[in-house]
Amino acid sequence: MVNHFIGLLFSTKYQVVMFILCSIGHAVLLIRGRFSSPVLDVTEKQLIIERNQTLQLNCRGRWELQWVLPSGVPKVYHGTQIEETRCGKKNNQYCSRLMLSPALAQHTGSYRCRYRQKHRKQASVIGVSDSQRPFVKVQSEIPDVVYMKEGELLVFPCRVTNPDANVSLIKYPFHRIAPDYKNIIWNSRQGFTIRSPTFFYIGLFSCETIVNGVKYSNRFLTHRPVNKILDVYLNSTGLVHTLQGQMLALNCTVTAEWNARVSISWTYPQKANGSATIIRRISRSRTNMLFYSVLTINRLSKADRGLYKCHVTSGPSKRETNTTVIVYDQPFIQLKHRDGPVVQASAGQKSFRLTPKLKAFPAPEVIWLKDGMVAAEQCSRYHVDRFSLVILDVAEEDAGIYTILTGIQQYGLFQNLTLTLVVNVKPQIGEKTVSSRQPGTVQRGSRQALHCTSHGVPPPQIQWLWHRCPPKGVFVCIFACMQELFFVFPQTVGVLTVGKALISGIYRCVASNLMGIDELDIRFYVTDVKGGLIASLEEEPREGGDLRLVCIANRHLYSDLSWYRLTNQPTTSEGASVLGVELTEGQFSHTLYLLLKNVTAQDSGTYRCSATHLLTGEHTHLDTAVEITVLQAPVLLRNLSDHSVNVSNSVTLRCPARGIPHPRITWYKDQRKLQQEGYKGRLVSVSSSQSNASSGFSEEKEEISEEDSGELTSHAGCHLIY
Ligand SMILES: *[C@@H]1O[C@H](CO)[C@@H](O)[C@H](O)[C@H]1NC(C)=O
Ligand SMILES: *[C@@H]1O[C@H](CO)[C@@H](O)[C@H](O)[C@H]1NC(C)=O
Ligand SMILES: *[C@@H]1O[C@H](CO)[C@@H](O)[C@H](O)[C@H]1NC(C)=O
Ligand SMILES: *[C@@H]1O[C@H](CO)[C@@H](O)[C@H](O)[C@H]1NC(C)=O
Ligand SMILES: *[C@@H]1O[C@H](CO)[C@@H](O)[C@H](O)[C@H]1NC(C)=O
Ligand SMILES: *[C@@H]1O[C@H](CO)[C@@H](O)[C@H](O)[C@H]1NC(C)=O
Ligand SMILES: *[C@@H]1O[C@H](CO)[C@@H](O)[C@H](O)[C@H]1NC(C)=O
Ligand SMILES: *[C@@H]1O[C@H](CO)[C@@H](O)[C@H](O)[C@H]1NC(C)=O
Ligand SMILES: *[C@@H]1O[C@H](CO)[C@@H](O)[C@H](O)[C@H]1NC(C)=O
Ligand SMILES: *[C@@H]1O[C@H](CO)[C@@H](O)[C@H](O)[C@H]1NC(C)=O
Ligand SMILES: CC(=O)N[C@H]1CO[C@H](CO)[C@@H](O)[C@@H]1O
Repeated sequence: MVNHFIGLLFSTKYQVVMFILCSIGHAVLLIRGRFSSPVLDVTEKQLIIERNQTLQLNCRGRWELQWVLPSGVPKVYHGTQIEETRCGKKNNQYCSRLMLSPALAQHTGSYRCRYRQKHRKQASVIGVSDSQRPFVKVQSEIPDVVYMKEGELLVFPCRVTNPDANVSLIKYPFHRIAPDYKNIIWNSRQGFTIRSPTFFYIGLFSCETIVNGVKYSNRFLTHRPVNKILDVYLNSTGLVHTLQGQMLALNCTVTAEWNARVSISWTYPQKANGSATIIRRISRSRTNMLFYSVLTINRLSKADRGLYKCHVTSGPSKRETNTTVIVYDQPFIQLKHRDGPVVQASAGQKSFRLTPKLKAFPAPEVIWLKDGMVAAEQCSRYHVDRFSLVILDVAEEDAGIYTILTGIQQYGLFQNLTLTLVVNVKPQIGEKTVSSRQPGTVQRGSRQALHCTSHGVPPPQIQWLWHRCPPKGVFVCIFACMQELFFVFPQTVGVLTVGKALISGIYRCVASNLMGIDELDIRFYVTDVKGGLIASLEEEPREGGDLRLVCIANRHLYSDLSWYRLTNQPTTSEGASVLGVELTEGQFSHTLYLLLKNVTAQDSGTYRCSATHLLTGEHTHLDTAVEITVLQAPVLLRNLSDHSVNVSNSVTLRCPARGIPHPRITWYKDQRKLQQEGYKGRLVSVSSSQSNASSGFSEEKEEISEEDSGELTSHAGCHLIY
């Protein structure tokens, strides 16, 4: 049979409680092997005696014996007496008698008798009781601290001298906790044991008992030790740059759970010399504990460069943080180009950073200039980020000369660096935005200059490509079938001169640089008719004659030529009937003739030549007004009258007439047709004015004879024919 019990040791000075758990073989009931364990003369597990009485225990065994007394019995106590004798039939046994007088309450505990050589063979008994002192331990004013650890039992060690004492556990102030023998167990030799303590068990507790109407109590304060390090922070992690002779101060701040205790230590290069002084501080916030450890080195030397570590421990928890300290001999600025003095950016880039290589200590002041002026003041897209100049939404105008001025005023150190920013721009052909997208027609045989103005950085190369329009079918030029014919111009402005426009096609201007390309297609339609489409009447039609209308259209621009006559109702004009026509194809243009024979006045009206524009798909038309002239017989508007003329004078005879077409007037003298210049060489002119359909005859003579006189007066007349 194995008996478990708990011995308690108190150390009020350190407020530390230790629990010792022992296993004891109970000798009395164990018969296996005589005196295999020493035997006590008491058979009860507990021995109860009154205060001031004498405790007497006898032990017998095979070998030399030794007593182990409760801790409450001082090592040197005048009341303790041990008598050792040889006993047994043949005096071959060892007997030992322990006497304790007077027995006091604090002597309560386990009394063990064991073999001197074989410690494990022992016998024990619990002794001592005191009705005046129900609790084994007499408490001072200060409650005892009981530590509560996760996963461990919580014991309130209010052992009692009388095992039958009625003891209650009370949580301050009034909460009485009754043992349930599941989680809360009462044992007079151990006190109250809580199997699984919760947060409820944190606080002030007391064990209470009433003896003869007097209340006795043992008070305990539970404490849950914490080791949680929440954060370790060194105020300068990373690199600490500093100068020789300056002071270094590093502040290691530890945040830990409330009630935690931490220890902070440092390792650093000159630790052996003890060159640093370390100051510690603790402060408490509402929720946390803050521990500071500040390491200070007053005058840094080169030897102090290196790794500084702050080590933090709290119970089993460990954390550390470090920083590297660089000690410079003297202040300096090193400023160099990162990628040479010329840097390139692209227009449209979201951002671009000008970053020269800058090493300096202490941190210098930095000013960026653009073309000699403070950059940040010039444009809101420029801003200085640490030492770099950041340009947002890079544009062409950002190109220029940038200068970084760095300086450490305090030490009179200054360095400048200049770099050139080139902003590359994709080529853009200006004519694309300016010129109308209408295809241009060029007069056949003319001299044409095609312009292509391209802007870009670096200056773009211009290439001209040309493709002839196919003679038939789809007139829109397709580049896939292009015969490449190109001329390279190294300038930004490309001018391609076509000496004599003879072939329709498309000229493509390609501007390219390393940023990309831009293209412009210039349609080049050679035409022999102005504007590419004309309609006209070949001659004035008159009744009974022919009406010839002609419509000429550029073969590459127009198709579906047709002639029709517009009726008077404009609404039906679209549906007007298409007239009989004749199409001839030329090198540049197609011609559509409309021929109407033996026209009458009814054929007058508007004739429309319509065509479809091949590129735009739009229908276009030209109208020609036709007025058929109606014939009219000639009429003399005035009869000739007699004229008297003096010899040698001139005379003008008039014969106004009307008719359609204009009448032809013939002069006769005395039945004889007058030739234009046949009147004895003296006729000067016969004129005819169409506007008012009259004809005049003027005769001028140096000298008019008498013969002339009579004849002209009496026989002159005019005759009209068509
Ligand atoms: C115990 O003995 C001490 C002196 O030895 C005496 O002062 C005390 O009153 C006694 N107590 C009892 C309860 O007898
Ligand atoms: C403890 O209480 C029980 C009943 O409540 C009683 O019988 C017993 O005598 C009490 N013991 C002491 C030591 O007062
Ligand atoms: C250390 O740093 C903390 C903040 O992280 C600050 O509150 C504290 O005052 C510093 N200690 C010393 C000694 O400067
Ligand atoms: C770190 O803390 C110390 C003490 O508060 C201070 O003297 C030192 O300047 C701090 N260092 C940095 C880099 O903030
Ligand atoms: C630190 O100690 C080393 C040798 O142990 C010595 O050489 C060095 O000069 C010392 N440095 C200082 C600052 O005392
Ligand atoms: C210093 O701390 C960093 C993390 O803060 C860690 O990665 C590094 O290993 C540490 N260096 C040394 C030498 O302990
Ligand atoms: C740097 O530039 C400033 C202003 O342009 C000029 O005054 C100074 O002399 C320059 N310093 C050096 C070291 O070139
Ligand atoms: C001209 O004379 C003829 C015959 O004498 C006459 O019939 C006619 O009306 C005259 N015409 C005019 C316009 O006077
Ligand atoms: C003809 O001559 C005469 C005299 O010389 C003159 O009076 C007369 O007016 C002339 N007649 C004409 C028509 O000139
Ligand atoms: C018709 O002829 C007359 C005489 O020759 C002339 O005076 C007149 O101006 C002419 N009318 C027109 C419209 O030309
Ligand atoms: C030559 C010809 O066909 N002449 C004809 C012109 O038209 C008129 C009437 O519209 C006919 O009478 C003609 O015979």
